[in-house]
Amino acid sequence: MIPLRYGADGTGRREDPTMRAFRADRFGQFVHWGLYALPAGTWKGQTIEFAAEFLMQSAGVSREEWSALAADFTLDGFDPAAWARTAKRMGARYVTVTTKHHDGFCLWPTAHTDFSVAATPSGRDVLGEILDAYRAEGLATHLYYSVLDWHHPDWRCAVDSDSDREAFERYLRFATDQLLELAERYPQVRGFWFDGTWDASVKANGRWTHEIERLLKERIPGVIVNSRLRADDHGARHFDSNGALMGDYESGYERRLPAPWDLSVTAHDWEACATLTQASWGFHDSDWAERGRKTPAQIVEQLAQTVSLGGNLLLNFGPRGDGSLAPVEVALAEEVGAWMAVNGPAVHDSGPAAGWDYPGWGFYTAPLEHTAPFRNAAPQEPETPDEDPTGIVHAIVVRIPVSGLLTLALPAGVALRAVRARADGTELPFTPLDAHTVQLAAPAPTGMPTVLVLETGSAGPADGLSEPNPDVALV
Ligand code: LM5
Repeated sequence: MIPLRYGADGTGRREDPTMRAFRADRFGQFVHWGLYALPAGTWKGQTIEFAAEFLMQSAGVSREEWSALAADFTLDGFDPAAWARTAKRMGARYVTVTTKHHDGFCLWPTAHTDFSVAATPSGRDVLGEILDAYRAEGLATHLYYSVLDWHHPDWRCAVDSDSDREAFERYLRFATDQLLELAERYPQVRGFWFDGTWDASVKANGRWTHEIERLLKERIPGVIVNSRLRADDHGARHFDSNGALMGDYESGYERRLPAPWDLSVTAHDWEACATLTQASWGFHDSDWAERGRKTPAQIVEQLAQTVSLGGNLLLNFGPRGDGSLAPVEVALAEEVGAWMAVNGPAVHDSGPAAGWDYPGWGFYTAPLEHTAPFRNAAPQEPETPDEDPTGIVHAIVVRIPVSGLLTLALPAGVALRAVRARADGTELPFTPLDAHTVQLAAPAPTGMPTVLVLETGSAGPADGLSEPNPDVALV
């Protein structure tokens, strides 16, 4: 063990009610909204096939020119109640909203820079209105904050001189002031989501990242902070130099997921974030963005894969410059929501199905009280050895084999009592192949993943075939 001053706090997985609620929520909506939604990927007639929120950088726009966009931030179609309704109907249980992205523009009237909604025609507290709208729908709220800042004169990517050091010290003071201001103005938030922390300047300031987490938790008891904020004494990020997770959950999976069989990630809490288009978080008004748009089935598959591995999925929406959602994003949310209305129990309050190996054709999830992490949590009823581990497991079928048959490998000691379609309760007959394996006819393709409810019990002498698989016995 390397002694660290700014490493993980050493307490391991959080099991307090706030963290348990966040874990059980599983599905959140990410919202990227800022000045970049106005040019929406095109600058002076040139469409740049790169994330819209990077346009200031990718099109080489000066601070002055970019700041002038504030005059057009007029909220003509701004309808946070509609955003919140869309998220709720989709099945999201929380929202994470950009307060300040890399361009430095602040969605709340901050006292610490002029570059905010206060300098736009409405002057309204846009962030506050968004948070209130989501809370009115019963969603928990989290704040995204990019430490990186292309607007602030004191931001540095690296600190190579005394003057850089002085400037960056001032910058960190500014960021601290803003974060404490956010905590004071919006104390109902459940979490902070940090971004833009990968530059050498931040990695050399692990002490600051440690202090920010401490300060936010002091101001808002129980608040949840992502690992992306943190660097340790040696610049190690997310996981400290001893391999322990910093922050409350791992947040490194961006536009990618762990492999479906990678159970190593179930050791800690994590959240992946995903875009609706291939690569833009801010609204990108282009054929390029549309060509890369994901389908509802792809989104649901990512959600199922995430939950089967014990993670949360934060699915991004990029409202347009006028503050309205693009109809194509509302339609996507509606289709995902229609699936969630039927199959939500396979996602919400669910996690990995302990002992059920990745089957290739989809994913297994199980209600959280049956998953491994909660077995370790104190206090629990002592388990009696002959207790029947009856429970349900959800099988989320995303790839139907050309054989039309699904093979299920049962964990040792588990027997299958019944298989039903989640949608209508129809029972699907199955055939035991041996004591651990059953086979059944795959459900008919619907264009969306099909969820099967597996009713399980303890395996006894009557379950499976008594004769061992001769291949296994011989080799
Ligand atoms: C690095 C290089 C090109 C595009 C994106 C990145 C890393 N990601 C980001 O800078 C921000 N994180 C996302 C959650 C989103 O906010 C993106 O802009």
